[in-house]
Amino acid sequence: MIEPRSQNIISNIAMAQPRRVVFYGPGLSGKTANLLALARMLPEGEERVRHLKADIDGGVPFELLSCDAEELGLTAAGPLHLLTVPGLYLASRSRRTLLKGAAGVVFVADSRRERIDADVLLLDELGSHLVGLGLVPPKIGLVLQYNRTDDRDALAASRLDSELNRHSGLRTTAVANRGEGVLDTLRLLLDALSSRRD
Ligand SMILES: Nc1nc2c(ncn2[C@@H]2O[C@H](COP(=O)(O)OP(=O)(O)OP(=O)(O)O)[C@@H](O)[C@H]2O)c(=O)[nH]1
Ligand SMILES: [Mg+2]
Repeated sequence: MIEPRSQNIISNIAMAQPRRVVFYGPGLSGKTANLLALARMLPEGEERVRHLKADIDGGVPFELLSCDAEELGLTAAGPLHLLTVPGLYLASRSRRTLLKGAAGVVFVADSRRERIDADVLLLDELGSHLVGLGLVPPKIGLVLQYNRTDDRDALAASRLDSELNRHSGLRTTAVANRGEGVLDTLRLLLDALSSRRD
């Protein structure tokens, strides 16, 4: 499903058994911005992010950042394999493939009023992919990130909670292109994964 070169990269990293964390959400919600912001915290910066293409769904782009949690100042979490999915609505099969083997998901929701329907659609899709892959909680950790909160049309977090977080799961707010809330989101997810193991 993923082009051979990308598949090799993913397989090689899988041998070291990093935890896979998938940044999932609708188009332009800020998934790539999250990864780039995390990469800027590393010495090599954004060059650490690999830009890959799926070989289905028209070769939609996605990204991979391989790093150690310690490099980000996060303790005791070990190697990480941070992946974005393509947000293009029609790229559902690629998103499903990229979820395989995930330890956790950050759902990057777009706070803008006009994107709430896209958020709901992709959150529902995520739920059905996870059920299909047998990855329902507690097998997988999930954090909702309300991104783009700087937009003048951003909905209040309370409204987003009622639309997207009816079960009061873990959630954060962010302005990912400025790096705000990005590390806190990852930390929240990794802490939840660690406490689940204890
Ligand atoms: N103002 C603002 N812009 C943002 C924020 N997060 C991301 N952006 C910008 O929004 C645009 C889209 O962000 P991306 O990170 O590429 O979105 P994506 O979710 O990866 O999109 P796809 O890969 O197409 O699904 C970019 O120009 C980002 O810089 C935010 O919190 N506030
Ligand atoms: Mg992207």
